[in-house]
Amino acid sequence: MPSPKIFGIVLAGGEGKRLMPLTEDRAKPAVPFAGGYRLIDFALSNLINSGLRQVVVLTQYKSHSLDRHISQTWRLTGMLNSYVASVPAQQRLGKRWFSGSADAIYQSLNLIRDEKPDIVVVVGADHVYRMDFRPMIEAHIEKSAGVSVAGIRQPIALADQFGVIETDPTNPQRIAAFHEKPQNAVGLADAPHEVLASMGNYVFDADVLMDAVVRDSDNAESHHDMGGDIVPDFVRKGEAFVYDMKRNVVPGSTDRDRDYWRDVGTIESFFDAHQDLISALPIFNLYNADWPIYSQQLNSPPAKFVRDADGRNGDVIDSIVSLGTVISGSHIERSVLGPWVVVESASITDAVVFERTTIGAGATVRRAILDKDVVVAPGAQIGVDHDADRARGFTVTETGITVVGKGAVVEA
Ligand code: ADQ
Repeated sequence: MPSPKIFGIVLAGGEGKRLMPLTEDRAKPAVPFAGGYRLIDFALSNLINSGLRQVVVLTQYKSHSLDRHISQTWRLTGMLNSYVASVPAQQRLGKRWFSGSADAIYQSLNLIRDEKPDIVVVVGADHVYRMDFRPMIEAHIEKSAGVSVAGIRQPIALADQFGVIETDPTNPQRIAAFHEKPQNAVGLADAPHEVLASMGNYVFDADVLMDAVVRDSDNAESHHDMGGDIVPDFVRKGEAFVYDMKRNVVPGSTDRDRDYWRDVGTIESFFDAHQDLISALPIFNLYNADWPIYSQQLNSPPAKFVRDADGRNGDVIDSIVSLGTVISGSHIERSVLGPWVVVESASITDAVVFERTTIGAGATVRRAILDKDVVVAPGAQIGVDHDADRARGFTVTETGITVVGKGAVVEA
């Protein structure tokens, strides 16, 4: 049998309200991550490493920086009919935006019809993980599933953020029930503190997907959501199967990061995901060359570490420092610095700093996220006094992470 033709759809049109102010003027999938990456690079790298060569990214909300990143970074040059294309909402079917993720696919059916694939892989755009989609596609074909949903065990405390999968005890790969973001989830029989969560990644036969979103578009009761409407519909018909991530072993992965998957939809999870990167034995290993995560190749000089103006040494430990960054003196610990950051004799601990931010002499930054182009004046403090942070208009989360928005000037 010839190998099936596979088409990839990345859903990238969500608003990302819970990541404010980082999504103030960029779509969630375009939020910088781990220095030089954008969140969408993880989903796209997984699809490309799995052999997909025709991928569309459906965007609508504040999509300018996302569109620019995709067109600059994701050029599959030299391969016939190979592309990663960002497709903004085009109002082809009337004067309305995408009302949900299923409507985004419905409004983009022309893209599937043009390519005539056998299989469509639909994925979200804002998770940090490695996944090989090939075995999931094989399992989907073998089962003749209506939809295959990728599932992973997550703490029950997070159940209200996910679609929760209950499997059929007599056929554990068949989904018996699916609850989108339940308030009172029931734990797994063998692990009461865990649920099997949908990763928001799906495999469909192309004709089945097209038929499902067309029918959904006619349903006045539907919210036109993949997790809330389309998947439950297949579950009711007994045609939904789960693909358990436990079975997915990506080349070069270690025991530590084999099951790694993080939804970075909140400031807390975004911050924690950075902490997962930085120790000597990282929980998520960016340095796996067998399954690379691709991003923009910055034409930038290397990072540089020098003594400060008074000739004092600095120390940088358990941290990631990106290209173009210059650090004079300074104590930097458990932090991730993006490209072209300048730090002068400052103290930075547990921080995530986006590109081109400057931090002046004697400044202190603790447990904070600084968006790009922030200017921290000499002697200024961030994350030291939360009331003072709030008074200056910064966001402070429940767990005490201070977030400073793009371009802010932080006075001493
Ligand atoms: P959520 O992530 O909360 O849950 P949603 O907000 O629909 O669901 O986002 C899913 C993906 O679709 C994101 O990448 C988002 O950017 C995109 N998206 C949302 N609305 C869109 C629109 N109108 N147009 C285009 N793209 C849009 C989903 C599933 C859960 C699952 C979690 C896993 O619904 O079942 O557990 O993902 O994180």
